[in-house]
Amino acid sequence: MLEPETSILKSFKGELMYGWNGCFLKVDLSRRKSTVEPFDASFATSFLGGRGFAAKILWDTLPTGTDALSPENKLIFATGPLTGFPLPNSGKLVVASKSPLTGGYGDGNIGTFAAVHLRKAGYDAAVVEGKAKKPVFLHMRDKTVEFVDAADYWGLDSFEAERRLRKIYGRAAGIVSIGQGAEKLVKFACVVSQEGRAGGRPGMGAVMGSKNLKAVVFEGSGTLPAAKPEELREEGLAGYREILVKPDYAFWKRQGTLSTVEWSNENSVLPTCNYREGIFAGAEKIGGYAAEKIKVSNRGCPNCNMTCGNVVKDAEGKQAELDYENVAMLGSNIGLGDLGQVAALNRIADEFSLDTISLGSALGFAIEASEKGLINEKISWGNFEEAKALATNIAYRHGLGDVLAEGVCRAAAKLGGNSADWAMHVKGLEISAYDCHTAPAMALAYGTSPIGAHHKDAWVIGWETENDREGYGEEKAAKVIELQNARGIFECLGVCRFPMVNLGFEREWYPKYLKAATAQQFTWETLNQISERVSNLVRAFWIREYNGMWSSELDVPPKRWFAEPLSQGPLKGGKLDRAKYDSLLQTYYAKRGWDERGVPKKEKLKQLGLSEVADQLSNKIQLV
Ligand code: PTT
Ligand code: SF4
Repeated sequence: MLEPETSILKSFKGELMYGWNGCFLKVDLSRRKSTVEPFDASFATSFLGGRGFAAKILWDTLPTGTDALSPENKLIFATGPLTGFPLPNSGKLVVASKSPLTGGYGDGNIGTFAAVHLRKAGYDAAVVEGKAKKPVFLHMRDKTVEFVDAADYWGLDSFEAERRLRKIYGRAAGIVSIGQGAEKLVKFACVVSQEGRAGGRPGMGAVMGSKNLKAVVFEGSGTLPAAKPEELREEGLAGYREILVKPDYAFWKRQGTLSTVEWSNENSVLPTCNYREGIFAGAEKIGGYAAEKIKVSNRGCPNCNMTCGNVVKDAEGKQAELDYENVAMLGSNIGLGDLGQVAALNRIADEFSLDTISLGSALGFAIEASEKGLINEKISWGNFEEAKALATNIAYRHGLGDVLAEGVCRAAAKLGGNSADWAMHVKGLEISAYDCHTAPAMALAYGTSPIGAHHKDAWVIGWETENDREGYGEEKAAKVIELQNARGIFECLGVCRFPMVNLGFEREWYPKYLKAATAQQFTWETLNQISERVSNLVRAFWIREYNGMWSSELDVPPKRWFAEPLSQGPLKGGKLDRAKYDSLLQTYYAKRGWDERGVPKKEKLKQLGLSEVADQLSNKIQLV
C-alpha cells in the first residue's frame, strides 16, 4: 500500500481509496429529494468510471422494459478517476441513459466544466430519476442540492438558458442544459454545454426533457483525492509539454477535426446526399482550409491545451463551433457546399439541442423522400433555407418535423415505400459521417458499436483505407475489437481520447496518471480487460431490453450500402457484399466470445467477472 502524501484520505465502505470520491449523488425529481450513495473499492476498480459506472448502474437498478421517457428512467452524469485532475484533457463527462431512440444503452461524451465541478463537489456521478411536476433546474453546490423553478427558462434555447444561468452563478460554474428540441422530446435530442459542446446522441437530451429538467448547475469547491498529488501534478505538466511538441500539434490547432473533410473526400467516404456517394463536388468549400478563412477562435473543453473547437462566423453573422461530423452531416450529406450556412445549421442544432449527426441524416432522408415523391413537401439538396425550416419544424415537432423527430428508423416505418433501405441507421441510431460502400470494417464498427451506429468506439476507417480496403479478412474483425476496447477505456477514464488518437500521445501516460491518482497499478492490458467487461455488460443490457427480439440482424448496416453501388469517384461501382459481411460479423462474434446471435457466452461473462449478469440474462435468453 502506498503512503498517502495528502491529508485527504478517502474511505468508502471502510476501505482506503484515492482517485475516486467513492459516492454518487442520487436525485429524485418526483420527491424533490437527494441522497448520497457510497460504492466500494471493487466496484471502482472493476468498472473504473464514466460508461463503466453508467452501464453498471443501469444494469443493477433500471427495471427491464422501462420506457426511456418515463420518470423511472435514469439520467446519469458520470466522470472517471482522472476527471478534473490537472492532466491533459481531463474535462470529460459521460451522459448516459436508456435511449428513447434505440431502446438500448445510450451515452455520449461531453467536454464541460460540469465534469470538473461534479468531482470537486465530492461525487463521481450524479444519477437523476423521477420527473419534476413543473420545469426545474438543479443547482448542486458541494453537498447541497436545490430544486429551482425553471418556468422562465422553459422554451429558451440552450445557449440563452445557459447565459441567463451564468448571470446568476458566474462564469466558472459547470452548466449543462437543453433546448426546445429536447423539451419536445425529439428522440435524438442531446445535452449542451458552453455554447458548443454537446453529447448524448441517442436522445439523452430527450430523457432530460421528459423529466422536466431544463438544466443542471454544478459547483464544487473541494480538492480531488489523489494518492500522490505532487507526482500527479508533475506528470500532468510533463504530459501537457509532450502534447505541445507533437509534430501535428500546430496543424491540429489550425483545423482540429475539420481536415477530415478533405481526407474523407479523397478516400471516397464523405457521406454525400444521404450516403448515396462518398465524394462531394463541394468538399473543398466546407473543409479545413475553408474553415480557416472564416475562423474566429479556438474553443474547447476544460484542462485541454490542444483545443479543437473551430469557432467561425456563420451565414447569419453569429458565432458557431464546427467539428467534422457536424460539417459532413449538415454539409455534404444534404448537398450543401457553403460553410457559413453549414455553420448556421450547426449552431441552430446546438441551440435546439439536436444531435447534428442524426439531424443531418434526417434532413438527407427527407430530401430523398421528397425527390422520390414519398412526401408532399418540396425540399431539395443544398437548400439552406429549406433545411433550416425543416430543422426548426423537427425541434418543435411541426408537420413532417414531427415524423422526423422520431429518427429515421421510425420515420421510414411511417413513410413506407422502400424507404427503410435508405434510412441510414443501425439499431435506430443514425450513422456517423463515414460512408461505408467500400469500407467493410467501418461498416462492422457501426454494426457492433455499443450505442448504435457511432464512429467513436472504432474509427477503423483510417487503418482500413491503408489495409486491404475492400477486403473482409479476419484481421478486420480483430482490428475493430482492438479499437473498441482501447477507445472504451477513454469512456471510463473521463478524459478525451484525441491526444492519443490524433497526436500520438503515448498510451503509457494513462497507467502513470492512474497510479498517481489512485495508488493502483493498472496496465494497458488490465484497462483493456475493464473495457471489455464494460462492453459485454452493455451488450447484455441491450439483449435484456430487447427481451426476446434480439438477433444478429440488428448488427447489420442499412441495405443501401449493399444494394446501390457508388456511381462516382475512384471507387465507382463499389458496394458491400452481404454474405461476406455476415461472415465477417460471425468472425467478430467468435473473437469476442459471443454466439452466432451476437449474445455473450456464459463462459465469457464469467471470465470477465460478470457471473451474476450471466445468471440474470439467462432468464431472458438462453445462453450458450
Ligand atoms: C459525439 C458526436 C460528435 S463526435 C460530433 S463532432 W466529433 C457531433 N457534435 C455535435 C455538436 O457539436 N453539436 C450537436 N448539437 N450535436 C453533435 N453531435 C455529434 O456528436 C467532442 C469531441 C469530438 S468532436 C470527438 S469526435 C471526440 N469524442 C470523444 C469521445 O466520444 N470520447 C472521449 N473520451 N473523448 C472524445 N473526444 C472528442 O470530443 P457524443 P464535445 Mg460530444 C457542437 O457527444 O454523443 O459522444 O457524440 O462532446 O465536448 O462536443 O467534444 O468530429
Ligand atoms: Fe475537447 Fe478537443 Fe481538447 Fe478533446 S482535444 S478535450 S474534444 S477541446
